[in-house]
Amino acid sequence: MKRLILIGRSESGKTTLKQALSKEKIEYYKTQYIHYEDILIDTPGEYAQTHHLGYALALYAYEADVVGLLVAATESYCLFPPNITCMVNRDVIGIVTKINHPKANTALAELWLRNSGCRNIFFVDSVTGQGVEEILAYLNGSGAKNHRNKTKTT
Ligand SMILES: Nc1nc2c(ncn2[C@@H]2O[C@H](COP(=O)(O)OP(=O)(O)O)[C@@H](O)[C@H]2O)c(=O)[nH]1
Ligand SMILES: [Mg+2]
Repeated sequence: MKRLILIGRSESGKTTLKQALSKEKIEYYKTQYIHYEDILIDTPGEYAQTHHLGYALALYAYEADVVGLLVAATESYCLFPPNITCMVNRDVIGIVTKINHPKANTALAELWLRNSGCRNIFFVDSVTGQGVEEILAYLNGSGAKNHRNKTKTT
């Protein structure tokens, strides 16, 4: 199984997704440091939000097979600049979380992730588990039928 690193703003849902992917109980805790596990690397949002801590994420990305960029469907701006995926020689997937939130705008989150260079985008509600199996299938290399994969055509 491929190892996935989860990167995104604080509250974007990295730890909850980690718990859902690992079939752990969903419970909130503040991520204070990088949690390096067999299949998953969970990172604090502050690392993505603070310029000089971002270098740690760049290094940890090379410990993973797949880089997951998370954007919650409720977010009001995107942290990731255009075409950031070319910064690593790893597969980079986009993950939209909180898709069932009343204020969710999944289309906008998807657009931001596509602008960042993600071609494979997954849509999850980590609390209900919706969409989680598709990511597991992708990490298992058995393909993912339900995520959207399209090349941006301008
Ligand atoms: N409904 C719903 N809530 C979520 C989802 N992902 C995260 N949350 C909630 O958002 C809050 C922050 O999630 P957390 O995983 O700690 O974010 P992190 O800072 O990126 O690790 C928690 O209260 C989670 O229960 C999701 O996909 N659906
Ligand atoms: Mg966390």
